[in-house]
Amino acid sequence: MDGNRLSLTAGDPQVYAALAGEERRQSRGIELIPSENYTWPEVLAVLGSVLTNKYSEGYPGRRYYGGQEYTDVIEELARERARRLFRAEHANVQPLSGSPMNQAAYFACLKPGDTILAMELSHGGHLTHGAPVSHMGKVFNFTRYRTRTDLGGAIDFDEVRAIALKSRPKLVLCGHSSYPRELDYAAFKRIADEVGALTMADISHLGGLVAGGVSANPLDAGFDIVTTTTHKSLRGPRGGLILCRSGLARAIDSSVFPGLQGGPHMNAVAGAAITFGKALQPEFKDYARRVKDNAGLLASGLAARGAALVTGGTDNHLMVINTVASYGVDGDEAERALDRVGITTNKQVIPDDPRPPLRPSGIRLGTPACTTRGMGPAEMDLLAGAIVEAIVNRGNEASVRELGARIRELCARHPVPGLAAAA
Ligand code: DSN
Repeated sequence: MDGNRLSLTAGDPQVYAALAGEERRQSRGIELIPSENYTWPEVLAVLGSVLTNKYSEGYPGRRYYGGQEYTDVIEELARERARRLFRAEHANVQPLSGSPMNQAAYFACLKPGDTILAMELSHGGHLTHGAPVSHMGKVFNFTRYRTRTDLGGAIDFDEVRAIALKSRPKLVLCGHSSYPRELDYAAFKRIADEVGALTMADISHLGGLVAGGVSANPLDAGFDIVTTTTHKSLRGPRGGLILCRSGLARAIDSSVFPGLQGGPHMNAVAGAAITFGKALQPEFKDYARRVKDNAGLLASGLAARGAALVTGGTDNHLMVINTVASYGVDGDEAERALDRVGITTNKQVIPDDPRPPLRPSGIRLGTPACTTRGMGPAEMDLLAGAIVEAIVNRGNEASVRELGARIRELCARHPVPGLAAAA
């Protein structure tokens, strides 16, 4: 790694300067975007390895290029560890990231124009779950269920069933990017069985929590397909993973390659193998539990300081604050106020948001990254106070400077794994 760093310093000082700046930003600031994390130093090393040089179209033992004696070992390790980690019959570790992962899963079992029942986007669904601006929203016919604000954000399964009976989907999809509550997979499965649909759960946000045993595994409820990215709560390299029952294995594999992608990124596949190996260790269960505990503490600390949380709290690693209702500030302004003191979050639409996506009503926060830095209950209390202070006092320069200094001190006490030298 040091060798790579040295050649980059000399070979491209402009890129190196930006990289050094990003390292500084990551080590001096608090990362609260719930889909981000600090990956393992071993993963950073393998991402920058010679594996990036290799083309490996096909699957282990069935490749279209020679020289695969080591890449086959790596991909087989990744597949076997993923199956063990998630109790899956089959794993495909080649999707380049979350969007191609979901596209490949849809095309494995559907034809263009088929109906998919998915969560309403402003209620927590993802772009690839049928946003009109995404290609998937144009290729498939999405019908939608919503969460019930009057029921604390719960999903009304009578309503889901009624929509399913009316729209007769071929696929019932659940999963989310900004929904802070547990999903009842068995209830989705019952409805899908009644209308003869396949079931798919996109657990991209929850991958690490499911692997660590603190969030339910949809495969245990009999789901046909489960997708997850590897870089969020799982702490791995950027990439996607598709798990399915063995009856769908061939369709999933040929949908990923050659259906959608060419050569897999073998450096990322190796990073995924390392990540799954780490997540199989007992320590990872402890990490997953702390991510969830920290989120509960951060949410209650915020609520105690006047934050109106969507659904009233969290059961997982993330929460959404309605900043307009809490502090009269839209999500974009709140995000920028927090950025100025070194706390990174993202603006977020709330259910049926009356405001536009670039100036929405809230912000989304989560605890995977700060938990990786070893932060716990005391830091969650400090952060809850700092978040509210940064938003409320955003116009006061002295307060912004003083709070920024406190955040840098907190970060110095909790170095980013693998970045300590750059702190
Ligand atoms: N960008 C991811 C997230 O932040 O949730 C989803 O693609």
